[in-house]
Amino acid sequence: MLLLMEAKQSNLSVAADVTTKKELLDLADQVGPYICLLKTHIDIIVDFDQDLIVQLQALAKKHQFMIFEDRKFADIGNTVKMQYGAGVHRIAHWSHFTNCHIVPGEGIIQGLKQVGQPLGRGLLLLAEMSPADSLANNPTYTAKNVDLALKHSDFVAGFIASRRLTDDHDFLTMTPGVGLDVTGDSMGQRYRSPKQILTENYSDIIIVGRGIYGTGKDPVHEAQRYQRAGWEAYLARLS
Ligand code: 5FU
Repeated sequence: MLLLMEAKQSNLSVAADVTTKKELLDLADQVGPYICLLKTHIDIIVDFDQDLIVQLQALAKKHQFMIFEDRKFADIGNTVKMQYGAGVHRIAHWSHFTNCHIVPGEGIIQGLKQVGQPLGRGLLLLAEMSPADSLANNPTYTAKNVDLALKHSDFVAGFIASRRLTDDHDFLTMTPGVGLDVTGDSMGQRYRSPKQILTENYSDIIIVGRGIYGTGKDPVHEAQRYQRAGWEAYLARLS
């Protein structure tokens, strides 16, 4: 991921929250040159089929981006193993990254690891969430995520968090809730700027959804704008 970010000068991930196969493929093709990571919610696609995965993988190769299925697993180890590796979506077979809550305890990581590690996948722990009132934004809970990440650093690749949480290992920090124009939505989402997230809080990757393809927006223009803003803020942090 770090090599890809450097090569493309991008630490932008687009949250592709669209509901049809065509919309997802069109968006991935449009923003592909400007992103390092495409984030999906594959269960919102109404006409999902395996051909979507084949075409998504072809676009990932064409534009050189990785894929992150934002599945937010939250069950016991034995159940998430099946949800991750099997079912309709077979997430482990195509998604480089996925994520989970640690609410069920360490077993969720153990279960996902059994499936994902042999495939070379990486897990992100949801150590914080973007809405201000999220129960995940509790210092004890967030610290427990860091402890478990360190214990399973052979599979945990990083965190979803608003800021860098530890220097003890080379984890990636990915941050959703990013906006250059607005500060939130009507359901608790909070937006901060790339500068706040990357330069001031030492995150690595910004995750942007509606800021790029919301009503009246040109996704290519906005992806270029967020790529620039993200990369400048990242370089400012490194210097
Ligand atoms: F873990 C999280 C979180 O804390 N906040 C989020 O917003 C994930 N997200 C995802 O990022 C959410 O599910 C959307 O897919 C995306 C943000 O989209 P937006 O349109 O930029 O608000």
